[in-house]
Amino acid sequence: MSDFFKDIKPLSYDPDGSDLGFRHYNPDEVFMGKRMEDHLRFAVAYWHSFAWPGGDPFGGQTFDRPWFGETMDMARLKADVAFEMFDLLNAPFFCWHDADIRPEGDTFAESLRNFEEIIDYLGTKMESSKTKLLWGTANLFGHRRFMSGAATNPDPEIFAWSAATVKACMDATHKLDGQNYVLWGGREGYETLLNTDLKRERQQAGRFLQMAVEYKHKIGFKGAILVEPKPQEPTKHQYDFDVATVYGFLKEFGLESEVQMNIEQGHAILAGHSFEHELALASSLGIFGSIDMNRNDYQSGWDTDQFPNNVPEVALAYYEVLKAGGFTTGGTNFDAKLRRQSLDPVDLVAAHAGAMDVCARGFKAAVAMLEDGTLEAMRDERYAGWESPDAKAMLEGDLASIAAQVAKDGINPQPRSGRQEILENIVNRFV
Ligand code: XLS
Ligand code: NI
Ligand code: NI
Repeated sequence: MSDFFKDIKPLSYDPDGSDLGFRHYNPDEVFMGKRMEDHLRFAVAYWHSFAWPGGDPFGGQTFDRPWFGETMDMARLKADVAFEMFDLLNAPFFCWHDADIRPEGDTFAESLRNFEEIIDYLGTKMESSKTKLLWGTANLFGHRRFMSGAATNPDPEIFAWSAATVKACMDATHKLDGQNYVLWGGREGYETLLNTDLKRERQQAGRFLQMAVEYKHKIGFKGAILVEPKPQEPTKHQYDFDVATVYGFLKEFGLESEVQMNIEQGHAILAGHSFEHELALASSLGIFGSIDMNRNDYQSGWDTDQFPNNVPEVALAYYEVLKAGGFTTGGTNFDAKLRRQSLDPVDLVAAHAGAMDVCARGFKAAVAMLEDGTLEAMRDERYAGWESPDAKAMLEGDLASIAAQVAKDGINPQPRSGRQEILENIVNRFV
């Protein structure tokens, strides 16, 4: 036991009780035949909570954590503290990048040794904790070797290093019984077209993803492979821009039934969409997988990775998640960091507790909207015309046969109201 969290007690559902308890998140409450914990599947992100020093573009480290330092002892202490927090929060899942959990070595072999040792350490910790691995991923963006890309790098040596790293991370995720493996291509994009061969880089990225899928089958990993779209940042343009772009890419490389989406709220906004747009689109394409539940500041215009605090927005997101059938291997990962002035251990716990409560409130509203059924009934009614045999037959016909029918019927079709305000009023009864 470290004494990092000192006298902070484990959190429980306590609707009108202590400051840190959950007001709305009640893991055992059943909705639509399933416990709330099993619907929401919360995960803590190792990187923001335990590896991020609190810097911004104008200043460095603000957090003073006893485990900051590139040694194995520090990495083990970090894991101890992480699992203490998972226990305090009763968190069902966590997520990591290789670079979050192990010190970087001088060689690939040394980094790998460090990594494998820490994976075994995490495995031991998981044996005495309820917290499971939602996903593992490789950090192919932080180190300077990745500055010109990982899979899309102009230098084949970096492609090779990246492939070897993904292999190690997939092995480790499999070993810890992770539910998914994520690929986020932070450096898979460009800074200037003047030095970039788009066609070549696209081919490299496609082959790289195929290799990851092939390796998953080779080792018998049963989890899902997830790609996390983002339009830009750190690169000026990132290739996996949004769900629609990634779908086209998957189709091109024959991966659309092998790969699903990990959709992040803040990335959706950066791409000029809403979160619910990305969720609904992924669902309609059959590639919905998991979510990163972290928002941007709407004034800042970049990926500020803040904990969710807007119940109506979260409600619309979970409405789409529920309509997609809910999570299977996926979950709600808080890819969110504290503000750099939030120095204290209690800030870390309170941030997660508040986020879990915001999600619980949004989720309950989403369930109520779905069970009420008015929204879905109104949508169905809008398309009811397509249920008629004539309408269905029209899609089997051709332009000439349709034109003949229009001439014969002599009907002058009238537009109908889309009822947007009424629908929005209905949502507001629930949130
Ligand atoms: C960065 C991404 C990253 C991924 C995992 O914007 O959200 O944190 O979730 O590499
Ligand atoms: Ni992000
Ligand atoms: Ni993310």
